[in-house]
Amino acid sequence: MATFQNRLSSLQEQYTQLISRPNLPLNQGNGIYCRYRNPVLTASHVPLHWRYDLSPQRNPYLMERIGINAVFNAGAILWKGKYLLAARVEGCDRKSFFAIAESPNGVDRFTFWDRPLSFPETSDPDINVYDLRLTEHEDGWVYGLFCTERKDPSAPAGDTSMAVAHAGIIRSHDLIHWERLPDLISSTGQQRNVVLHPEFVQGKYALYTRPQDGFIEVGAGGGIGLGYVTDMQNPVVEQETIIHPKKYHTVYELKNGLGPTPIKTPKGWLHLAHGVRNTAAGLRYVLYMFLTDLHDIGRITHIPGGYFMAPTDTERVGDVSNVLFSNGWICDAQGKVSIYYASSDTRMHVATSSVEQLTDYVINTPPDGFRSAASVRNINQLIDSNRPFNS
Ligand code: M1P
Repeated sequence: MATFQNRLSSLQEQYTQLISRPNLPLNQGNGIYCRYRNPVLTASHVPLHWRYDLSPQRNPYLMERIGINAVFNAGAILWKGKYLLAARVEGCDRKSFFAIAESPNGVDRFTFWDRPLSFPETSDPDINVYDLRLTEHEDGWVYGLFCTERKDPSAPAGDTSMAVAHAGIIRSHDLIHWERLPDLISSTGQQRNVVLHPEFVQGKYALYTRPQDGFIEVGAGGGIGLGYVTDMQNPVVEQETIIHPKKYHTVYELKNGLGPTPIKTPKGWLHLAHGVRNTAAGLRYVLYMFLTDLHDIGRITHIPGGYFMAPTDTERVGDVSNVLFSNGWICDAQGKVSIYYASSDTRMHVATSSVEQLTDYVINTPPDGFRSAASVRNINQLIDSNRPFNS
């Protein structure tokens, strides 16, 4: 009994310290965004009563009964004045689910709601769900689009790894009770990274997609697509067209996918996406940005060359190393943007910026010239234009 009580007090103390710990901005920066010292959500942020049986009779050693492996890839929303992250929580059993954590300021004190998020399964139950994107749509619902993974029914006997990915859809008015809609129907084989645009476009729902041939490889498909749905209760994508393809010798050479719901600015729709390239050390996931036309949302008006954020220091280490992934950001009424990103499929971080900084970044950063000589030309232009200021 003494062991139980001592362990419980120490666990509770550590947990309270973790969730009340202030987070401070890091000094070094590039003027575009500011990283923070601590991750905002980790497996250790998951409440003790989700993991431990707190009965001294049933659990005299106070062992962890349900282990959590990672907390990452969170959707985000500003809700009743609070910063909410709808995180992908992955148990030690490899199953992911969603759980909402809230913070008063968006950079620290994220605390999970009392229970993980529950929603109905379809007639073909999801085996794994992940990477929820939250969109407050002008139709009055908050939609959650996520990846639902199931075993590939065409897998030959003995193949235990072939899977199919589709876009699952839920919606809610209070973020507690969720209605399940049918999975997205598109003519392409598999879909991941599907994001709902927050406004109607000519009376239709607009969805950013990422068609792919296989579960991991996008194959001949890939690229960020845009398609339209007339009725979210019968979500059939029409006219899916690629608005940003993968491209040789870029940070999105192998595949890419949209991140969070785009932010509307006076200069266009701001987008954050991830780009993937292969290296001798495996896949490398970085974040990049682009701006689309306010009225023609499929037209990219500006796209800076290279990445916006890449894994650095301890961010490079985790279950799937060398990965940054983002599917949530929050723009507040003052134009402050809190960018929530996961590192190495393990934990969540925040970086802060503003609509002005991000639009300046996307408009004024030189685009990729797709050749070394073009990159040198960009630097020479900067050196020349800096001459009056650099004497
Ligand atoms: O492991 C990196 C990421 O891989 C997938 O993303 P994508 O489909 O773009 O390759 C997803 O499984 C994502 O959750 C994961 O972070």
